Amino acid sequence: MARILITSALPYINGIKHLGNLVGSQLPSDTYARYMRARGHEVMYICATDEHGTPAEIAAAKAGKPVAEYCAEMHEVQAELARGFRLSFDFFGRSSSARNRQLTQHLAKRLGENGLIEVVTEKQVYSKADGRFLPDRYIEGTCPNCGYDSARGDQCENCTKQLDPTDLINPRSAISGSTDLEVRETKHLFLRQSKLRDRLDAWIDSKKDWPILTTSIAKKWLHDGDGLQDRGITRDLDWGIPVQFPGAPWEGMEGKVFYVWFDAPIEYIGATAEWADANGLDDSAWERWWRTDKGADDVRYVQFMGKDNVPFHTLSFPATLMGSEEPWKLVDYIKSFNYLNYDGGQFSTSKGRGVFMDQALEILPSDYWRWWLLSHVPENSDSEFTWENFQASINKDLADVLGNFVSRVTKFCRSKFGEVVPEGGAYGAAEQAVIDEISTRLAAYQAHMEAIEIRKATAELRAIWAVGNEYLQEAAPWAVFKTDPERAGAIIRFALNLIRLYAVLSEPFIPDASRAMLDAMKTDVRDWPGDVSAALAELKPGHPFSVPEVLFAKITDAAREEMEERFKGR
Ligand code: B3M
Ligand code: ZN
Repeated sequence: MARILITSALPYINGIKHLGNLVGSQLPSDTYARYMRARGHEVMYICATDEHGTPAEIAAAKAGKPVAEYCAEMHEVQAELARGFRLSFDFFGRSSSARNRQLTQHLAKRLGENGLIEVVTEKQVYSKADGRFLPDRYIEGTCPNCGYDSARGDQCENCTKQLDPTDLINPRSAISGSTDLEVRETKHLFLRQSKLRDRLDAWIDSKKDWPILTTSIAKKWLHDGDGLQDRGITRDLDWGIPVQFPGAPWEGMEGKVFYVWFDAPIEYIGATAEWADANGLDDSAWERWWRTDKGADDVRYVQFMGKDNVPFHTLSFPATLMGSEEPWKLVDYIKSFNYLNYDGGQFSTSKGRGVFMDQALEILPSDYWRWWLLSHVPENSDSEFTWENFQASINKDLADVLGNFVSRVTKFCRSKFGEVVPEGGAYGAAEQAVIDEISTRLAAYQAHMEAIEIRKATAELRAIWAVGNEYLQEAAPWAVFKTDPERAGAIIRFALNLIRLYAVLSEPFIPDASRAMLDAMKTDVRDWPGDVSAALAELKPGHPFSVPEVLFAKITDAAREEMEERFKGR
């Protein structure tokens, strides 16, 4: 049995996330966590809400609420939606927790003591109307390069030129629109990442099994441009983790907080400590996952994230942990994802374009969404959500293949043998052929999951469902029954055992349907099959079962058209 630590990128606290956010980290990491638990490994699966930074402050102001109150409410909204999608976190924490504050300040202190923090005085734009310093992204003005009048202080999205706020013509606050801005001096802490370049370079070179996408992004940032320059890790904001604290190896940093990307990854550790606290366990319970001097040396740590998060996870977060000179567990494997596009464009929160997590669950149960998203996960390229594709996949894979198999087998058995596994004859060549094919495909399915090739794993799982359908069609127990009820009984007993096996193999992807199939088969034997032949003899003659409700209802054209209209955006 292995020990596997899994973290999913932390969703920002503001707003309800759309399906693109869900499939870009949380959902595939849940499937991987479920699979590894099903294989008998010890899993710690962590996520949290990312609650600091300007987006949280702006969203709270828009909601007319104090930011702490806004974050507490939104954390619960996101936690409820995570439960709705059956995301099986061991803990869903909060980056504003006391644990994260304590860990973030501890690590910053260690960096300071190790000579990796520099106090830098820099110029920043202050807005008197807003009574605050404005981060670059919250300053707008006319681009000096192309004349675009809503260029932002860090980049012009029209001509993509990198900008400094002082380059903008007629700059204004993106929060209040006020042009009453002035440049003021302010002190900030810089993390001297450049001093860790060689160590980071060697560490990344040691990751021989990383996907090319991950390594190439890390190397680009390490060697080109401004990737690994010393970076400011503090901001002049009210909401966040205070930079000045008792014992800090600096002074005069009152009124400043750590930059959201400095404290957010530390919340992976923070949330594990919150898990221990919530379960009344002492610090050793979480340290055995995160400290290689306290038992974490045998842990395999896998991170899941969107590709735009890779730089922070391959550079600044490892730099923070390495720079502390404490034996923190570093990531072993990073699984990063491309983007899910919506009907030929982007999901858009502001334009209400695309399906958001709360709306999705209003329309259909989570398994429908889980299956479509995971079988189209944007692993090696972007993928496209269209309602036609969604309808086709649900109606074929889930309704026609899996759902129909379960329904035909259980209903036929009830009509001829009652709701018990029939006696019937021994399995013959037809059953052996199915056992052989499923054994081969199961080995492939397992190999894909070990390699975290989610899309390929769904293809094998779908093929395993199809094997049962083809077998049933071929064996045709309804015809055989007339002349050889013994043989028909053997066929149905085998098919009922296939239902149980499908429940076990499908759990990582469609957990509710898996539960429904196990309940119908009135069994809780859900060990991962080491031997398919034995697994398909688990339900003995006489074992009771019940005919389940329809597992998956088809999506009608009318329903699909209605949803297309509803979510097309303004
Ligand atoms: N919240 C960015 C994002 O949601 C950020 C991830 C933090 S992971 C430590 O894409
Ligand atoms: Zn421009």
